[in-house]
Amino acid sequence: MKIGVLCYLAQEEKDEEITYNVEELKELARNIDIEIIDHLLQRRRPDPNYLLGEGKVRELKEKVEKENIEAVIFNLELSPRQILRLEERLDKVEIWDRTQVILEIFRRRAHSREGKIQVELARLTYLYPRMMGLGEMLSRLGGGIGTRGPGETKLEVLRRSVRRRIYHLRQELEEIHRNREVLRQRRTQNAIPVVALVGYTNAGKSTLLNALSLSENKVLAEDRLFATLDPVSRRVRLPSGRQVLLTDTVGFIQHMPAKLKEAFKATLEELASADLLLHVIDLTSPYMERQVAAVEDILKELGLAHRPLLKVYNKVDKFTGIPPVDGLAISALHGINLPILLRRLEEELFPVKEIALWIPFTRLGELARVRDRVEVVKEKYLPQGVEVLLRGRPQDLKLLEARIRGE
Ligand SMILES: Nc1nc2c(ncn2[C@@H]2O[C@H](COP(=O)(O)OP(=O)(O)OP(=O)(O)O)[C@@H](O)[C@H]2O)c(=O)[nH]1
Ligand SMILES: [Mg+2]
Repeated sequence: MKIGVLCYLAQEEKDEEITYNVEELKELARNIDIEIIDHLLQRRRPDPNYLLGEGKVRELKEKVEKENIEAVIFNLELSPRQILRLEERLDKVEIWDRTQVILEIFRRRAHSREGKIQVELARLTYLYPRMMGLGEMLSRLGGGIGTRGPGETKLEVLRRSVRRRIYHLRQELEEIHRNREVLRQRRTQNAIPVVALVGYTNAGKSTLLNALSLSENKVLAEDRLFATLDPVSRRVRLPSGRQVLLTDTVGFIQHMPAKLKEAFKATLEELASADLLLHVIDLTSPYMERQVAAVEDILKELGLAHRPLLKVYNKVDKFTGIPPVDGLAISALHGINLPILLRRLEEELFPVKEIALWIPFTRLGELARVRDRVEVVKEKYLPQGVEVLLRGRPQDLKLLEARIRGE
């Protein structure tokens, strides 16, 4: 672990919000092995040179020297000029901003081809405009006004190669998504309902996926931010025996860096094809409401605000108060209330409609075809066929009726 200091520039936010942001930034830093031991708070307007005012820069420098600080992290995005200036003043200290920290966490967590491309794309698109700024500055330092500095031509070459790489990555990503779209369409034809887990990072989405899944092939769930980057799906069996597909994707965070959102857009947009969203909330977080609001904001941005959604308040095993009543309190880790959750999922996905139907033996195969979706409540064998009482989604029952009539 490196030792770090946090520089927080408050703009309009209230004290409570600052406390949360500072705590969260410390946690983010820990995820890239920087232990924040102290923080500076500045409430004035950001300074163009250092972001911090001169007084704070001096205070920071003193602290850095006295306490052997190895890294300084800013809550706001730094311009290249600010980074250079700060590096000059605080030599041998790593300078980070929040966006870079999050990008670095993502870089460390990316495993799949797609994840890696998305992260690299986010990093390069974040870097690219910054390189422009850098070029301008180098030429100003190197060559006087109006002339080309020595730094600039090299930078132009570098910039061009970054541009090419960005183009290439975008192409590759599109290809991956085209393939996935094909798979998704095939799945839609099979009509297995899809439930998508959404929620703040570290809320327990992957733990819930593991707890509910039929598969022994467990996904990674651990106490760190953005443990999951790659979307995964697992089959889950509902109480009636019907199956659904449960999907887990990247967790959300407030003030998600814009470039990262852009790079993960396609992954996030897949949430739109889910039949139901399952919003997993960490009941034990002192900042639960803020986290819920952040998730709801992102869902709104993605145009998913009005999709069917079920809230679950997770980690109830560690909670002593009274959980909110607009969702189900569960513990993914200890299996508390999971049978109830499965029943709720069933009710949501398969609003119960019952119909009585007479099926000739010759058409019984049609019933078998929808057995994973339609439940047989009662059956009575007659000489020519079976009289059944069926329960299922209205659309599945209608389809079955039509098929039995031979349509
Ligand atoms: N006490 C308790 N801990 C839980 C529960 N569910 C999950 N956790 C813990 O919370 C931490 C995060 O769990 P994950 O399942 O990785 O969370 P996630 O939402 O998938 O997080 P990201 O992938 O980072 O977005 C892990 O240390 C889990 O063991 C629970 O019901 N009770
Ligand atoms: Mg996860």
